Amino acid sequence: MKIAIVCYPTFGGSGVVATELGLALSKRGHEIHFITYKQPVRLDQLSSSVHFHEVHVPEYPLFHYQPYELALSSKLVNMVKLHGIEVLHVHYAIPHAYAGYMAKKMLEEEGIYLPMVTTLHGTDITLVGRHPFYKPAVNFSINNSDFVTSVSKSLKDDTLDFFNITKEIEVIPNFIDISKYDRKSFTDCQREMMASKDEKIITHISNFRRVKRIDDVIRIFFEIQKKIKARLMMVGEGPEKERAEDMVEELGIEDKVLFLGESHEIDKILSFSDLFLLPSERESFGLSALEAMVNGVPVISTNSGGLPEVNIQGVSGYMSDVGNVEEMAANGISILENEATLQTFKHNAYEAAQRFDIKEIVPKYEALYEKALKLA
Ligand code: GMT
Repeated sequence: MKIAIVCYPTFGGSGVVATELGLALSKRGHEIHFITYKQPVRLDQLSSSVHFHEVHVPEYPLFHYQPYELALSSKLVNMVKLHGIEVLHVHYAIPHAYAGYMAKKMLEEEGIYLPMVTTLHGTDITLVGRHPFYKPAVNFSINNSDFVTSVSKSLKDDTLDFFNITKEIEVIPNFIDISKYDRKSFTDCQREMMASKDEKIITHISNFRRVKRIDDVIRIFFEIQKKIKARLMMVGEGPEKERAEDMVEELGIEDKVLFLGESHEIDKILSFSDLFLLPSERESFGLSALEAMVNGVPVISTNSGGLPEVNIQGVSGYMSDVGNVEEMAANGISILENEATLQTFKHNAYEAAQRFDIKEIVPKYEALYEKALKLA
């Protein structure tokens, strides 16, 4: 099949899922066209079956806001006609499903039916999308997609609660390519760059937005390091980073916390980690938790949103109510203080990640595309 994928090209989870999906589909013989404003960060190889088309929005002084949706929908129309694209898959409803719908309508005028699959990822529903400024457009674009998927059952329920949805929503969870993970491939000297041998490595990865409760990450670590010799790796960039740096200084733990910025070496960092912290206010799935688990890292998270569909209580880690820093710290200590317990949790985390193997999930999308093709 010839499939166009529209996504955010950044480090965020939706872009990562879209990119990994496209690459996996190309390995299964499909022709993939990524259409977005920058080459997606995880898209390192282009080939005869993986293409990238840049959406360029020319600056014009009259525009106070540059019209990205307009440029995207025009680009979609042009690329569909040029490459004979058969299916459009948009990731993150805003504004992708809206632009996709416009492209569909323009193509219909020319006698081309372009089926559109929309995948809901999280904040497009739970945070941004339900804002009155966007809600009617998001509601409309979901109902006018040919197929709609959500990355967890929790996100499906939220979508049905927050919007007036007339379309069936299929849950297709996020996934991970298990075959890529060989936990022995990094050397000990690389670990020494992060911590000394007797220190445990605790990691948090996110876009440092408020929803991630970065303060809680620091406070959980602060409690843990009183009992366990440890270092905290803070990976990512975002609006709460400066505040986190201030907190670390106020608590006097600067020598124990490393801010690593956005990283292309997530798997290396995780392969040396002993614990992953994700105390989010809300998380539709928690792809970073799954990435930690497949690297054998137990997860201390909240029980919000789709996290209970990923983290298994008392097995791959622990979950607590949002804001219960004391309990999350105590649970972290209980895993780290005993080497045998830690090894059991590490093993369990890796095993629990197997449920989301790409091999099981990608065929679900393919089946959807097959159904979509029948509409054309
Ligand atoms: O906030 C983020 O983590 C980024 C955001 C995105 O769309 O890139 O992540 C959302 O989609 C991910 C992939 O499906 C999910 O794993 C995250 O849980 C979800 N984030 C939230 O719901 C806050």
